[in-house]
Amino acid sequence: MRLVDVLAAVGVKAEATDVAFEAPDVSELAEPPQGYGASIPLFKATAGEVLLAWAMNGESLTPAHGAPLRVVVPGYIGARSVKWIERITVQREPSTNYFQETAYRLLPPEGSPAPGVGVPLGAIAVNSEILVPDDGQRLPVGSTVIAGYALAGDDRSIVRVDVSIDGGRFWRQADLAEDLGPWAWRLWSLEGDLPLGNLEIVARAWDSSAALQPERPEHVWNPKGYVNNSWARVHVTVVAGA
Ligand SMILES: Nc1nc2c(c(=O)[nH]1)N[C@H]1C(S)=C(S)[C@@H](COP(=O)(O)O)O[C@H]1N2
Ligand SMILES: [Mo]
Repeated sequence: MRLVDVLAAVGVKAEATDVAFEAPDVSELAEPPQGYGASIPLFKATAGEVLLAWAMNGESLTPAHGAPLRVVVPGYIGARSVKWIERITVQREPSTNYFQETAYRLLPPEGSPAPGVGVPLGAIAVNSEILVPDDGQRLPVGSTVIAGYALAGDDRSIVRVDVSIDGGRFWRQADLAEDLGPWAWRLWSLEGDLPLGNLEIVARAWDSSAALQPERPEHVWNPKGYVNNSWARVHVTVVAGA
């Protein structure tokens, strides 16, 4: 069921800005201990793609995935897709739950978690991963398929993926598989011609806002290690024969 339909049925006042969700699983990380909760901006909550789900792929949701009822917020970090929900509140500020106000925030390098410090995480940043070959794999010299996925957050899509087999000096554009929608993985692949030696295979993706993944994790370092969407890298050893 779409969250927007539920909100429309109850009516949302003009001053509302956020929609908060509360769950009964209590976390000791919060002081005092508190049930899990989160919120999303009203514009996202009413965008149509946000679901209240009790089934998945035609089967009832399992308790581990949030039965009897959970939120699904496509394009946002998993933490906003609250499971086992007991209450939905339309309100004038973001949730003050520990997991919205203190955790799941992007801190400056010198910051430490405290209420309201840093940027609350919502929409996912563009990212990609190399699925084939595996990191550490030994491969025969010559032609090999390099493949993976890329994901753009929120309502953006993947528009380009580059692949390098020499650590990022020379790049070729990968072939993009069908676009299955803004919240789905975009699969990509490229046939590479591997020379002998130890190679670093690198992939980097662009989204439809022309944002490119950052080159290295140290460029995005933060105390909690969030949003490390730096270029995907695998190291392979290419040998003569099979
Ligand atoms: N009630 C509740 N909902 C929750 C959480 C939680 O601890 N409690 N974890 C969140 C986080 S961080 C993620 S990544 C997703 C994971 O959902 P999944 O178990 O269906 O993969 O649930 C989210 N919803
Ligand atoms: Mo998570």
